[in-house]
Amino acid sequence: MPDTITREAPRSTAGTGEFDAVIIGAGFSGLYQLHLLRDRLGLSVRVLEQADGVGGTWYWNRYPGARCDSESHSYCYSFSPELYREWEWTERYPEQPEILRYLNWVTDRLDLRRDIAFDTRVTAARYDAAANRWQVTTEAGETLRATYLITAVGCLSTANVPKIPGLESFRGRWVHTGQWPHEGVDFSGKRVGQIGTGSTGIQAVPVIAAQAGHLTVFQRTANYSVPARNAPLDEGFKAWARENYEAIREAMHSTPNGHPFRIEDRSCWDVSEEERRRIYEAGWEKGGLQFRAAFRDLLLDRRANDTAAEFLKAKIREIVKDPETAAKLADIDHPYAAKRPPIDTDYFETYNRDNVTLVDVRSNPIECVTPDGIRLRDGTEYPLDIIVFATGFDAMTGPLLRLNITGRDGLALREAWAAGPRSYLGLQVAGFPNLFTVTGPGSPSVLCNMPVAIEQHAEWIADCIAAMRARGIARIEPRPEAVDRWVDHVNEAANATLLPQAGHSWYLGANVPGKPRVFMPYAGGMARYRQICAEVAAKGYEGFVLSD
Ligand code: NA7
Repeated sequence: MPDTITREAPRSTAGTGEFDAVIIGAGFSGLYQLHLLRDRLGLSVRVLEQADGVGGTWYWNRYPGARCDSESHSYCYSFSPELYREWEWTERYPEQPEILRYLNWVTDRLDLRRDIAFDTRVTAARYDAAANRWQVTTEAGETLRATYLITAVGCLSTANVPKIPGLESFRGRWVHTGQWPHEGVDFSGKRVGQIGTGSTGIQAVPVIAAQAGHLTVFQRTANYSVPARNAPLDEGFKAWARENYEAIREAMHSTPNGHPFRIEDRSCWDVSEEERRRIYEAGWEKGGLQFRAAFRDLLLDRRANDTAAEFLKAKIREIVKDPETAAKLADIDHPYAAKRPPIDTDYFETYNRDNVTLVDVRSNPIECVTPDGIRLRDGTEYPLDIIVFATGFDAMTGPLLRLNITGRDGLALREAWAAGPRSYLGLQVAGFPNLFTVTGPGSPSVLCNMPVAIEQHAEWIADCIAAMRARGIARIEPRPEAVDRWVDHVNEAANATLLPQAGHSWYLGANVPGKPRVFMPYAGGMARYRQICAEVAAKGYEGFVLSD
């Protein structure tokens, strides 16, 4: 039986009414967007949030080991020096409960809670052209109307539970990492099966293994991972971050991926093999995402990438004692960092435990779930008490499409995006006036340290609405030609890198059967993207149709 967060019948909290703006989602994006529109522009705003608290992704992802892979001093709002300096992070990478505490603290500090309707799931949003209003319907049957509709629903918020035959017959419990029960799951003495070895699975394995009677990991695609080297932050570092707020913010704004570290300017081929090895070794020791910043061409030149890939595969073979398990873990078929590169705490080491087994389900796929466990194609059966789905998300488009958005002339977003998402700057969709999509497909989003991408989007949207109101403009939507050009540019930017070479990545939508294969995030870099968006605005919102 499924063991997910149970939701009671919807309570009516949204209130029926007229607003300047409705924002969907109260995670990092929705909270900041509310603050900007309400407190800077003076608009009437309602945030609709399906959970009973703020946090978005960090509300739902409560699985064991859930931790951000951006470093704490960069995984937070940076628009306010006061907020930045007042909050004190405790570890190098923030753990889920700490991020949730942080977002609750920001919510109260900015007095945002009073404008958020919790337990309020949006079931549809329809544009009324005659009135130039968005009509938003909730699960409880309420209707809200607003001039501007802003989706702040996150990129990784629609759980992907694979349709494995027989799942409904399973007599044990099953859980998806992205819908983890608030009371936790007791693994002690249990036979646990985990499907999935992405960033989430790699974080969960060591923690579950430490509790479970036995953990069987079902691996379809082997993955790289670099040690996170998480540790408590010392007082010296905390003081340094407070004092260097401006420099940290400036670094995050000037790097392609929004992190406060720079990608080295050297090519992999500028150094000798010995020096390269020394550099990788130092990166491995330092830990974290910074490993991929060792050379500027790691994501551009496959041969350069191979040098990092080989180094990381050798590390796996060195750490994992059983040669057969090591070979399965190191049998990685894509360039390093072409899929989201995980970082871990003792992931590979965990396979040296007696109570952990790795099963390769690429060569011998999962056939079905039986009442007692998981059966593979060759008939091998693994009896289980609990199945953990660390199987990711219907990323980027999933959270938007499930809102059932209908734009001008009855055009459904689902139809407009039948062949894959098409947007201008990842911010707006042709045919959907005054709809803004924070970190939408076609923007850097998941290829960037998220709070940096979010702040830029929320600010651009607030500036745009302010400019519209100042100039008496009622509607904004992109010109179809601007969308065509942007989609071409997003494709070019991706194709200039090795990212599309990981054919099974969620960046491409390949993890969800039937989903169109389109490279969704903008790979041209956050700094460049920020500049493009600023130029578009400076040129009077070039590429958009503005009408009275
Ligand atoms: P990911 O990165 O999409 O990983 C999902 C994992 O689940 C991956 O190993 C998949 O294998 C595996 N998977 C998915 N469906 C199946 C089926 N049907 N059978 C076997 N294995 C399956 O999701 P995460 O939650 O780990 O990470 C998402 C992002 O969250 C992450 O990148 C960070 O940005 C935070 P596959 O590779 O598809 O063969």
